[in-house]
Amino acid sequence: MLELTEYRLSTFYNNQFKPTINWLVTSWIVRLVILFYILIPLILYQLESSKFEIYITNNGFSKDYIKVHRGQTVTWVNKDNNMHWPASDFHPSHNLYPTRDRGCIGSSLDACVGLKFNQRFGYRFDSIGVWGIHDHLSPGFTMTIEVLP
Ligand SMILES: [Cu+2]
Repeated sequence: MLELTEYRLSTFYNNQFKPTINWLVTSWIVRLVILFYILIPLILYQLESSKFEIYITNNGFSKDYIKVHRGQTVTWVNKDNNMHWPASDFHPSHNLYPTRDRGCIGSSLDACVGLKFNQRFGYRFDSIGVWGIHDHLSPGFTMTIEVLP
């Protein structure tokens, strides 16, 4: 396919006009710039962000255990028609996670509300450690997040 395209292009070039070396070099540079500075970072960003997205369904959390680095954000998305409420262990105190600044029950790692379908809760992890999470509305649904330095 690529060869055919190249062949057609070269036939076109030979019959219609003769591109200068400068034009060819510039067009390849433009392609490489687009590839390295736009497409590759975009793909890496997509991979990186999807890694820290956790779905909640009627079977529980989509991941049991994930590792993140300090400062990274994990996002929970409710993909169920029933409401789900991700929060720090332990149920019902929610006080395992040490940050309390804007928490509603025991720590700041708490959605503080039942998430409706497609509603999201993002949380930036600044405390290193191993943190248990549960669904406050279905406490049998659990997962663990390990925060590395
Ligand atoms: Cu709870």
